[in-house]
Amino acid sequence: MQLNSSAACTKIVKRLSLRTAIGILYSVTSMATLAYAATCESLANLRLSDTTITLAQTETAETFKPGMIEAPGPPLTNLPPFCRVAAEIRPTPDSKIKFEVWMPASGWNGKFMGVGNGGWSGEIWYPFMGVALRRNYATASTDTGHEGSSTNADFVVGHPEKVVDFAYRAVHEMTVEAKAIIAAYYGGAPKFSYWQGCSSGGKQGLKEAQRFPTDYDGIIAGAPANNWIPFLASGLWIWQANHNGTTQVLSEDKLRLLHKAALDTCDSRDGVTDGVIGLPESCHFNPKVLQCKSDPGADCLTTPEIEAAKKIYAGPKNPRNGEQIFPGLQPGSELGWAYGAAAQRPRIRPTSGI
Ligand SMILES: [Ca+2]
Repeated sequence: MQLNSSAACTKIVKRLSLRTAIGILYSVTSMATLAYAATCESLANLRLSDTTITLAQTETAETFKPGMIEAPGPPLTNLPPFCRVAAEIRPTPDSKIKFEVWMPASGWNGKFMGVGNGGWSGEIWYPFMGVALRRNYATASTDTGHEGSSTNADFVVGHPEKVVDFAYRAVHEMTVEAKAIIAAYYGGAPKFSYWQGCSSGGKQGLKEAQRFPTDYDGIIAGAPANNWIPFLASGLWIWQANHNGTTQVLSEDKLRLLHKAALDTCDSRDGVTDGVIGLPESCHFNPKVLQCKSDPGADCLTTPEIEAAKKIYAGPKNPRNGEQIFPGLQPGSELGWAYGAAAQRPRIRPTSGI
């Protein structure tokens, strides 16, 4: 199950870059005379609560070798020289929260940007640290307390403290310690701190705002995977709605047929016939209009296909009391169903650990 639209997240990063450009120019000028308080390498001796610094060294795009990374984002080329600090935080005996702080070796804009992850996290998201670093931010990212694929939740089983680390503790702890490292290096705390994340990173931004509102002065919570457990229940609901056993009900061709019919019904209601249903909440599209009149064919839907579509539009409800657990998917979104509704099996496996 895909937890975000990576294309939408990429657009947000690009817009952020444009918006911050003017502010960066001003800040670079104002901070140009800052005298650094510590060498990068000396930060290895910094003493922080529950935190062990494992690496402190100056890096460039030529020397930085991150190994294989799964995180999406732009390539890690053209990095300016920076001070790289890696550390681990252990707020509980079962916690091992890895994070890194990257600080421009010169031209720091006086600001800090924490960057988020996607899915179940599991690694430090270097590409987005690179985006912030190139714009002269000091930046940090965390693996949220476990290592592994962003689509694998096996780490939660038998590790309730790691679930808490993933849910909100790791980002907060990282933020507190990153600010201390930045202050030690530059001799002064960041003037402003910002969060930028998409999907799970958007959720992380919302959790920061809810639980630790003084951590950041501004938060960009893009495409937030919010309300996590009902959200994941919705993903399972969609997959189950579109499968009879392991057999897929609505093929991708039928999803395209369904999408066209939804557009034919509702596209123009927002005043512009442009292939976008701008007012999906007022679109009461009934997939039954595609009911096959006789034999099943490519241009109509069978009764099981119609029922699958209705379930996905309706969203999951509690079978005991009818309560809506999570909103359904709206008319016009059908082409985006392919990943969740047509995947061979759920990408995120249900576990007994949550
Ligand atoms: Ca329209």
